[in-house]
Amino acid sequence: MIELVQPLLNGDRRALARVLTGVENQQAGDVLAAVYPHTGRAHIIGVTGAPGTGKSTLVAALAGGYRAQHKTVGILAVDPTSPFSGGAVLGDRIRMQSLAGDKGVFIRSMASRGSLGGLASAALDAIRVLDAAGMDVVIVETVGAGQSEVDIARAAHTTLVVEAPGLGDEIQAIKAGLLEIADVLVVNKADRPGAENAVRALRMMLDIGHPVERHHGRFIAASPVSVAEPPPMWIPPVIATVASKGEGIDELLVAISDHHRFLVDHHMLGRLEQEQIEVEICERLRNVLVDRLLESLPQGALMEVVRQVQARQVTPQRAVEVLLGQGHI
Ligand SMILES: Nc1nc2c(ncn2[C@@H]2O[C@H](COP(=O)(O)OP(=O)(O)OP(=O)(O)O)[C@@H](O)[C@H]2O)c(=O)[nH]1
Ligand SMILES: [Mg+2]
Repeated sequence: MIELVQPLLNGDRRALARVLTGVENQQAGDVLAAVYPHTGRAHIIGVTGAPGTGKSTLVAALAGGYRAQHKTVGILAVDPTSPFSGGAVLGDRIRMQSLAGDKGVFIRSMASRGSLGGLASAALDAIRVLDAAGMDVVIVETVGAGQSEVDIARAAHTTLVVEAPGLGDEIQAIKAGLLEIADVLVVNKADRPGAENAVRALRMMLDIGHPVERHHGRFIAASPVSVAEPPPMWIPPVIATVASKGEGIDELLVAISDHHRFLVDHHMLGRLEQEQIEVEICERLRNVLVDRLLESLPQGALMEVVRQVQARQVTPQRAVEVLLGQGHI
């Protein structure tokens, strides 16, 4: 695959598509190594939220907005829920039809192939490939439900959590534990009843969580005359949108760029990246170590401790110690 490196760096779409397939099949290690020095330029935006809140429609609208600013956009739709890319891809293709034929946009879907951990690391690699191919903005959509989506969202510089009114529960993000990772909260489907309530409820939640005064979307610390300068704090704005009609998209683009500027102005981009790299290395290390240990175990050893734990003869904690003693890393 190494012959694809130069075309990829030149932004060749066929090379990009082939490398992404290689990434999915975990066969692109040499390409990833070669292009890695060319990454770190794109603004990575994560978009997550409950199923059906309008994420794909929103991503398409955002991409349209970036195209109007003459920025190139890579879109990665990650679906951990389906083992086949069929349904999700088809749906996203329809949602993102307005972008078809635009050479400044590249859309790719990735579905789970067995292991969720594998999907998260493949998604991180795919983001880097899009970045290396020269995309100014990389937007990653994930259905927010489990740990791997949160892991993927954590790879973003700016994370959008998308809500929609009338999905049975007024504020789904809180339930799903997604609020903590939001840099911008979006109440999409604002044309539906209950949207105003959802916006108000979310703002209230955020105010409780952040003891500061709000002034026309800007913010100041509650006690400005403190001796030690408190670390700068970003309060996630809540933006109402109707993605299907393009309403609120300009405000959302401003909120996203405000967040990026905040990170840059406070020298937080480097620190954020440092944390993300640390988490990623530890996660990859964990996966490798577990695989190595399991492979080194005597035949049937794992099943034997499973049996003993189930029979209440040993605790799961003890089982781990036994396995560590029987295998080697
Ligand atoms: N009324 C209304 N419908 C919308 C809006 N945005 C999206 N939709 C519709 O909501 C449905 C789901 O939209 P998607 O963009 O596929 O939602 P999603 O969050 O990507 O869905 P999953 O990827 O399956 O989780 C589609 O029928 C959209 O046309 C909106 O602002 N208002
Ligand atoms: Mg979608």
